[in-house]
Amino acid sequence: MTTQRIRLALQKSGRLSEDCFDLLARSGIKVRRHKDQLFCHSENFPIDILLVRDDDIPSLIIEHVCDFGIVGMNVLQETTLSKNAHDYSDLVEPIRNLNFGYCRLSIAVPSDYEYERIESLSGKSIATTYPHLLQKFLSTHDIDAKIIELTGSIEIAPRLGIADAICDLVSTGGTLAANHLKEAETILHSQALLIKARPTFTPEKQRIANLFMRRVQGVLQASESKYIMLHAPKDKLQQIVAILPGVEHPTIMTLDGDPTKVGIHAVCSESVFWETLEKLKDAGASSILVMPLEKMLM
Ligand code: PRT
Ligand code: ZN
Repeated sequence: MTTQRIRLALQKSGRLSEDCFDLLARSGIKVRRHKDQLFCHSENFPIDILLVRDDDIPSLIIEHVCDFGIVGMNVLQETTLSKNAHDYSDLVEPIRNLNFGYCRLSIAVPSDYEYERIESLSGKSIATTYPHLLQKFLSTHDIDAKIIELTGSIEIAPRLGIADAICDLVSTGGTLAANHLKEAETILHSQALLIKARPTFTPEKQRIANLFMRRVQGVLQASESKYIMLHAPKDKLQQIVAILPGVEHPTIMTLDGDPTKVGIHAVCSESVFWETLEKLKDAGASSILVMPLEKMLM
């Protein structure tokens, strides 16, 4: 019997590609990539990868050509609206956010545009590659504006006299500033997410899919978590444990030679900020160590 394999759609080249391959590597999935190849296989995990434009990824999952895909929420939501679907989860199964590819879809206007509130866009023209998301936003706010659909270089549309405003992705804001534009409204906050096709898999394929999802989950959970070790006065134990973010069952140990204190080891499932460490110190904690986690299997 040949082993079943799962198929994953990734962006061939672009802003998501490197992070996607990095995620696979951290999940222990070895993939050899060749330039200009549309398909690649893993040698140590039953997964094949289809390399495509990011805009094609939602449809490949919706039409069951691929079992999994990684795509920006912006592309997923635009595709969903273009297919007249109510919600993206009607078309694909969202598995989880991946903590990369962060950006926002915003409306921007020329720096000297007297923008006060959303009504300032009434009767204006807005250039975008996201006509459905923009239309939904305008309709929700009861604004009648003309949408001009372009395929690229949106940011130069106002300077060329093609449109009064633009609606495009923003990450650092550098492109807007370089083109003398200012952000007026944010339509959507986006990041990359792992999505799965809706059909029922065979038991063997489901087993592989579960293994894949568990690996990705383990990598992300580990990168979101920290291992913390500290000493605490026995009479402050409750108070100190309460400060630890996302800790359910800390390990409490006696300390050799100091009966007044205990050692606490715990996995914090939420970010540990300097402010948290300062609060721990103020509460009496000492010898505080925070360490990254590499892998987690709960
Ligand atoms: O060829 P293909 O269709 O696959 O690629 P593409 O050119 O359509 O997409 P690509 O690689 O630019 O982006 C892929 C995905 O990355 C997007 O769909 C988003 O989910 C995510 N992403 C994150 C971004 C950005 N940040 C981003 N800053 N996508 C595009 N931009 C562009 C934006 O359009 C603008 O031109 O970067 C510019 C603004 O960046 P700042 O940093 O100057 O604000
Ligand atoms: Zn694209």
